[in-house]
Amino acid sequence: MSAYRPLTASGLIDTLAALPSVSAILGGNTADWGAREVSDGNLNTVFIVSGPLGSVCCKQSLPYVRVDPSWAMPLERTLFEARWMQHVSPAVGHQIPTLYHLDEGLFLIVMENLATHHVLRGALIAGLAPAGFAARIGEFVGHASFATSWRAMPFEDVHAMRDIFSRNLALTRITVDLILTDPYRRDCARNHWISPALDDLVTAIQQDSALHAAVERLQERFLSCGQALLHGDLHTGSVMICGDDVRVIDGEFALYGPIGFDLGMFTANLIMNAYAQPEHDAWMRDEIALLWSGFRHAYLERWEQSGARGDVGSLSRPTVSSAERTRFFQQVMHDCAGFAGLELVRRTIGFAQIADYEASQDREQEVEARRRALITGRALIQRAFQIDSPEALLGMI
Ligand code: SR1
Ligand code: MG
Repeated sequence: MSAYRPLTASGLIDTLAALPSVSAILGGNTADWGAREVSDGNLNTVFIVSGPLGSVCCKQSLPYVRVDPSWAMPLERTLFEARWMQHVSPAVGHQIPTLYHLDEGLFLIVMENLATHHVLRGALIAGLAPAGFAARIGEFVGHASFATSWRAMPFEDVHAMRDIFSRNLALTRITVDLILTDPYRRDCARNHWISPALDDLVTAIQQDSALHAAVERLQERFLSCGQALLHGDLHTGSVMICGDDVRVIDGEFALYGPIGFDLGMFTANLIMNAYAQPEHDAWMRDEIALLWSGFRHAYLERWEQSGARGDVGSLSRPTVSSAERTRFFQQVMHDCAGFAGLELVRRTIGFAQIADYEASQDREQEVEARRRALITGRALIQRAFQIDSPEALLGMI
């Protein structure tokens, strides 16, 4: 196994040269290869290595948060991302990049380079994303969540998978802190917001004990409801798009949790895009409806097939009673609404904010977008249990 060191471009080329399958993808020899760093996310370094025949994408963990080197972070996250790819790939196939190689010593993933794709967040901000992408994300969540659920697999197999991902402690801690806790604390130095324009709303959020009780319910759902294997960080920066080819990347936060967490994260990022770019309002509403219908269709399709082997549903399969179907999707929608509310708040006043707000026409519009996100976020958290349908969710926006 290789000894860990943060790779430079030339060190990476030497590492790939020792991998026959990757060398075959690149073609030629090392003198013909070029590596360029394209790191974009908060945590890791990413390189694209190109050769005469093709290219690969290489992602390596650093022993700290890339955008904040004072924040130490264990290296294992790349291993969890690779395991997430291996476990969801049979269910979602082409909707994630192909994993070519994992070096467990270097904490390095070598995967398919999506050379013609763009990160969805940037494509949305530029107004270049094709309409309908959210249906593909809904399908992705439906297929991945059903296939890793207690309905699809005997409980022994689910426990084995939960054992693997329950060790993803460092990144689960990030989510628990940054999404489920910090924004509601008055003394948290990681929070930041436009002051004084947002001070009134931030103070209200941080002093509202009824809101904190609702956040506590979501903390409990997140940590104790292991319904399925989640992506765990499904925002618009975790999706790459080229026409109708929509790929989900960056599964390093994977864990067992409530399915509505992934749907809620994605929903909130669509809402914030619409608030920052009001000309996208009708479009993002359509995308939110498509996200839900894509999810529902994909999940139900598998639920109604006879191949499932899970202990949950063993008495009724392949028939799905309409009462159980209604109960299940309403529960996922409650979770989706609540977690969407948390994402709206944390992306507006927490540590990791989003570029969409900078696409606002001016400071006044940016403040207005952020105020709307905080007001909607607070309402979604408080009223999540009343939100039963995509129509009810859209009525809150
Ligand atoms: C320190 S990591 C901050 C955020 O970036 C990731 O993409 C996750 O969203 C995390 O919360
Ligand atoms: Mg990421």
